[in-house]
Amino acid sequence: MKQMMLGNEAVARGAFEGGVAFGSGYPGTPSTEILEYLAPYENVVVQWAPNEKVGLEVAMGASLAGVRALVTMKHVGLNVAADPFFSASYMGVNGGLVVVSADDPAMHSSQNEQDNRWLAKAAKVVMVEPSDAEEARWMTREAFALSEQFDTPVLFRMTTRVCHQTAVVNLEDPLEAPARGYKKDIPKYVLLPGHGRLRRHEVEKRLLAAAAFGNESDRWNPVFEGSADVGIITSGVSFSYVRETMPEASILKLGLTNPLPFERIKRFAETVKKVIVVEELDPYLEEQVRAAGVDATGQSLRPYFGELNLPLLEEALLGEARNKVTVSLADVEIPRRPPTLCPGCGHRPVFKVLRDMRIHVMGDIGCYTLGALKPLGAMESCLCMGGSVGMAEGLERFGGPDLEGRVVGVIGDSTFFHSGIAGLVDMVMNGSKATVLILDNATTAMTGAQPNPGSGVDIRGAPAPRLDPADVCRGVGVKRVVVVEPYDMENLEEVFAEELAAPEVSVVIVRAPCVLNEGVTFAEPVELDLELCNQCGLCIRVGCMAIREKDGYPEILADLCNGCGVCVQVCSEGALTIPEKVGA
Ligand SMILES: Cc1ncc(C[n+]2csc(CCOP(=O)(O)OP(=O)(O)O)c2C)c(N)n1
Repeated sequence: MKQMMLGNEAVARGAFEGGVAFGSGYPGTPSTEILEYLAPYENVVVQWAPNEKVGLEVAMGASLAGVRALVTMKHVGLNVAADPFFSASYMGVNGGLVVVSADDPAMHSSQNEQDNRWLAKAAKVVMVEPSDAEEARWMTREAFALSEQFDTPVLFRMTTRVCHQTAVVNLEDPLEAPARGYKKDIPKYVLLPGHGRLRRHEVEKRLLAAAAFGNESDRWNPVFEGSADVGIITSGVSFSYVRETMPEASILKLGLTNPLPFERIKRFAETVKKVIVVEELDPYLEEQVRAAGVDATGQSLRPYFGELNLPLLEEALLGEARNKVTVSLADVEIPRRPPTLCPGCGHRPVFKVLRDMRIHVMGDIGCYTLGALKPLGAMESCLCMGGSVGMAEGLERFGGPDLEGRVVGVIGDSTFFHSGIAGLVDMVMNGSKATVLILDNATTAMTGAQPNPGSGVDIRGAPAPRLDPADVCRGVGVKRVVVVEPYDMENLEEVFAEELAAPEVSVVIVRAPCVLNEGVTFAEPVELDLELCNQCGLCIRVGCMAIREKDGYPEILADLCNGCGVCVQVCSEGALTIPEKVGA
């Protein structure tokens, strides 16, 4: 049977067909939908983890128990999971373990563009790279067996265009994958140095065995015979661009990209006059192919960062772009629409107050990162998930008198549970005086409202234990924990001022449900009396897309405004009024 599927959906299907018993991970674009599509399958335990490291650790436990396990994350998530990932390579597996890393060339929704193929090489694990949705399915289905065959976690490396393409996928019946049972094996599973040294040899043996397999596998590393003039070595989504750009060329398409099948590569190179390596991001394949003695070009022909696409490759290989990326609305002037917080979002009043108080904000990753953009402009750093807490501690400690009592770390609830807690422990144990604001909307809004430990529901929407961030803060030793709602800005300012002045670490939990949650309503749209307006523009400066400026006056866009009342509070003239608050 055939079905149209999103690449991520196809991974979930492949995992189901491959007999997966457990799926875990942490949301992150472009990987998020994989677990969401896996959750409805019966007989699979699927759960979100508080972060990628824990997701991988639970999956390792499941693998040792003898069942097949899948872990999903975005590329930077593998940095968080790198500690267990690198050592899991030595430990090996029992039930097959597949770790999906969804990389994001061009940084559509990421803070960096790292190419995680290097991490597979550095960790010495087998890596699989699908080039389309159908391959995402069958390669996931087969990857568990590869993992068991070579006693290795398999890094399943996707990219945005493979994750988010929709294409025809062939459905197969699920494989029989009986649980293998747990077997105590101390020398394999306890990575003491002495055991680790022994496992080190197994790791090298695995790489040799996997390379030998890759050298002979027509299925994983197929050759498409064509003209002997040019031979292209490629993998992942780049393969699709190559097929369209140079259908006549000979192609070696690598589905297994660590370890590389050098014998196969050399055999292929001997059949063609010229070898070109076509890949996205770093010259990962090219460097290794050349180091193996094959005369090849590649990166010099293409941009060294960002996504590859058809016109770029045509320019690189044919000297001209035949398929121009055309925008048919080219003549229409389209207003720029930078990302912005939703009307009524509880994050907005927090940043409005922090901006006006001239507080230095060490920020974090989530919807609230938009607090850095104009007109709020109230966030001064964003490094990595959880980074706000430690950075606030460091900035406050070394910022001198000017910054004393003027530094906060701002973090969302999902991010706090992910990796903010350890930063807070650091503050407590080292006597920091900085303040942390946890913006608690009880969801992981940025990636599409996945539940987190504070949500009280699981991935299927069933009730689950709910952790209150306030209890966690008290539990790690924070004495000053205040919970406020954000929409009363006078109160917010008072609370912030008091906590910032406190001579010890303090946490303010600003709590309001995400406005995109079902059932969150405030009031009728705000009403504007132009007679009373003095054109001061303060309401525009709260940065809500439900108010725009027209002929020097504000204009309320009633279909966007949900009556949260933030703009009403900044108007000194009473020109803005809220009909009636119906509760949030
Ligand atoms: C290591 C890592 N994992 C995942 C992500 C993807 N991601 C970005 S922000 C975010 C969480 C946002 O949730 P929260 O902190 O609650 O803030 P909200 O968006 O709800 O305001 C996630 C999962 C990431 N950027 N880095």
